[in-house]
Amino acid sequence: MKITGARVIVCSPGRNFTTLKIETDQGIHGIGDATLNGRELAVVSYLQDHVIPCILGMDPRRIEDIWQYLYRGAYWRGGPVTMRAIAAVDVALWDIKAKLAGMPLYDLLGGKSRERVMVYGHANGSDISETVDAVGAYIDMGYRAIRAQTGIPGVEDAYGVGRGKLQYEPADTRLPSVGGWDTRKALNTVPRLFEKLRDTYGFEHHLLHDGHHRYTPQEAANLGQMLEPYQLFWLEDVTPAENPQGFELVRQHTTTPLAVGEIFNTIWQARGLIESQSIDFIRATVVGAGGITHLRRIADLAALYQVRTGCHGATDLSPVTMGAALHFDSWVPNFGIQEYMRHSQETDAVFPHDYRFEDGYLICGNTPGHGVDIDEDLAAKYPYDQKCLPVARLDDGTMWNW
Ligand code: CS2
Ligand code: MG
Repeated sequence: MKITGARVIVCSPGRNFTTLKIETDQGIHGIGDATLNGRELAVVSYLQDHVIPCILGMDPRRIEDIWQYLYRGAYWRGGPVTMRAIAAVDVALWDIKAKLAGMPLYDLLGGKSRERVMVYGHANGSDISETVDAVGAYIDMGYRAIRAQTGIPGVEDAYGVGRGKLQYEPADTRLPSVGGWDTRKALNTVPRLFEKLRDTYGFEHHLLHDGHHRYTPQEAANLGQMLEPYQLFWLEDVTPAENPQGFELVRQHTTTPLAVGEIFNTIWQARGLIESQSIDFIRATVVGAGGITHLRRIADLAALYQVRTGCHGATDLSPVTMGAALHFDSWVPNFGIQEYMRHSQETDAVFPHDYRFEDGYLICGNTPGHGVDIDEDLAAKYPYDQKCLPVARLDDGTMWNW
């Protein structure tokens, strides 16, 4: 069996997506997501100029060997561009192999460990009372787990607050817009949000919060302590992970569960955090961390330390990643939760898929492969539309982590 063709499809049905389609001499094709929000064209070039010429003619069933070829063979290992390109090839090849076997991907991975996958949605508002209402709307939709973010008085465009209360889409300007940040003000606001949420809705639902890399380890520990009475499911990216010892410090001071890893590309970035038992959930996902082949290695390492998965699932990860992630989540023994920001109707139409939302869970379909395809004619109607993620500055102009 041979790979006879591979092409990159870029489309923007409301936001940009980069998709790789691999064709074979047996008439079976596979689809992989390569979207890197705000840096899409770098991955397009990496695939078109450097990856596709190498894989033409290879046997698509040799997924492991092709993964190693692209990872070791690049010499320049890791990084978001390389690893997204490898992920796109890997997911497309698993799609092909599962179609060839006539199995849904979860069966090829070892079979289902659960019937349905618990997801969390994103509630946000410009102030605490708007966020409380948005959480109520998610509860009404049947969600069992909800991430809550609020605007912070005195902070312009705080992270996670969107134009609509049920969605937020940060990459919406051609060049980066400038948001603000003030840690003191955030530390005064975020615990009050969760106090209000528990007073209003009780303790039945799982609540999550994303610190989006903004706090120092000491500030993060302080936030974790203040949130303890509200029993969060997790506190995410509370401090930057470049320094894993920062998480050890946070861990020593709070029992609030910690999640990290949506920007990780390899097991090497996750290893120290997992082995030191500084985290509870690993957020790496198929598109970010080298596809199914590499993500399952991360999950297996995490399982040794009772760390559970919590795959990134913002709207900049296409339905192809969501489909593949749901097969992974249905199989992986140490599953925790799956992030689920709903895609727009336009996006859903471009990427026909067989997963569905029911009662706070996503249920993955059972068509052979990962169950997601691309309608290329429809995709062609939505040309690339350059958009950047914002940046953040403190009040005095200092650049901060967005
Ligand atoms: C966020 C992401 O979903 C999350 O937890 O941190 O929305 C992140 O900001 C985007 O994926 C960036 O592209
Ligand atoms: Mg996040």
